[in-house]
Amino acid sequence: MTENPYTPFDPVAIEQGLQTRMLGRTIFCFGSVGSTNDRAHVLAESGAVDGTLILAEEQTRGRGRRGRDWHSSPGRGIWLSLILRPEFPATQAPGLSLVAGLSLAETIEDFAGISAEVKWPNDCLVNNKKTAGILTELSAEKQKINYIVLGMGVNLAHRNTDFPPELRDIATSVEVEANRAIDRVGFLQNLLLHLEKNYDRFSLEGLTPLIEPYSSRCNLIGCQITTQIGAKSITGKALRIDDSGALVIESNGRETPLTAGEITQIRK
Ligand code: BT5
Repeated sequence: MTENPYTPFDPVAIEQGLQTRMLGRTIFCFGSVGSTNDRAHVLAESGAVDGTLILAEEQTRGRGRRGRDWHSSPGRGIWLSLILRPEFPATQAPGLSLVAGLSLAETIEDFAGISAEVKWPNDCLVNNKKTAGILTELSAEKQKINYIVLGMGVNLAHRNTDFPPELRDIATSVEVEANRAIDRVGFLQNLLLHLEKNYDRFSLEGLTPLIEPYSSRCNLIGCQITTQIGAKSITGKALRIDDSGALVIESNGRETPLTAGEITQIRK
């Protein structure tokens, strides 16, 4: 691990210059936590308001999907969770991962000036390496959403050697790719603004207006991909993202919409 004399997050500094209406208007900053998503669930259950932001310098048990770990070293990244209390039904919630992925890519482009890609459904890549990940968790009864915890992890100021050896070939950070220092607070403020704009549109109109900007950054479109559906493995050509956020693939002359899953192999 390289030395890292970072400036800790300060809620007052974040609020200054924050241009959002709702996201991040209430902020909790922690030093070290297990997982910001776990903290967010506790706060949401005790009534935290819509848009509450939970940030940590370090996570000791940062979570990915399906029980996987998320490496979250101190002061290098942006490890955040947002509590959302939307009006839309629970069936619309899966689209939020795409909204978050698009917002991350737009922020990397806008704030760091480098191009970014989304890997359906929930990764953000730069130069084919993972720069950010998204973990959306839902509390709902029938179709009524109580709250959503939207977790996002951004590798911002890591050098390659700050990642554990097993991640060095597949992970990267915004600073490595931009080849310059990036202001963490400025990046966070920009991310919240992009996210709020896209989230407001998504809440009113669904995914339809966001499909084009998402698809134009999606590294899978036009590729041969392999995915698992239950015990079955399917290989096909990724054609498009449909209005529900599903990845439509063509396999043996038939179109199949994938609603979730892991894309294991990609060939151009
Ligand atoms: C994700 O899972 O990509 C979701 C990551 C969400 C992290 C945020 S941080 C704030 C909030 N609080 C949490 O506890 N979580 C959220 P998945 O698609 O399952 O990817 C996990 C895989 O990515 C791991 O198995 C590793 O291979 C790889 N990985 C782990 N840490 C990484 C990192 N920092 N950068 C790039 N890749 C990483």
